Amino acid sequence: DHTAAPSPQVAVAICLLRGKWILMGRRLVTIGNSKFSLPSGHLEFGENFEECAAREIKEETGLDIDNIEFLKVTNNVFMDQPNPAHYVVVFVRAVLANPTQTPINLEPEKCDGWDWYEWDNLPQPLFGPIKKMVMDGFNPFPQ
Ligand code: 8DG
Ligand code: MG
Ligand code: MG
Repeated sequence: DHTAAPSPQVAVAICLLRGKWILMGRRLVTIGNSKFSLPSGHLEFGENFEECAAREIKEETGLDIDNIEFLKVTNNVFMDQPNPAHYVVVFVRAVLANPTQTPINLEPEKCDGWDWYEWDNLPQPLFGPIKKMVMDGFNPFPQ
């Protein structure tokens, strides 16, 4: 059999917090197209979660982050896709290493742009997995 069976992938999603705001952007890629979500990306071979979070944020926004903390893991299966996908997503939170830095849209083919939103007034429509987490009471801000 020469067809490789699809396997689950690991992604890290970052809740970048700045005061009462969180960073989100509108996705332009297939899964969750036109929906708002957190910066995220695939875990690379040999990386730990913190390294992945710092690298993906830097690649996508140019921002440097600090105080990276694990929050939760979710299991997300996207079967209703031309190419079904299965992600184990590690959610972390972090803050800006330099509070005067502003996000740059460094992957404009993947994201419409980054902006800061209040948790009580998140942009719509939200990407399915984060929408479900919000409805289940998830809150990334220190309580
Ligand atoms: P890379 O090539 O740079 O490594 O990856 P990427 O292009 O930055 O990947 P991504 O789509 O931003 O993130 C990887 C996957 O994570 C994405 O296709 C779907 C999955 N994912 C979930 N849940 C969530 C979520 O709540 N937020 C975000 N942003 N991604 C999520 O399964
Ligand atoms: Mg990404
Ligand atoms: Mg990326």
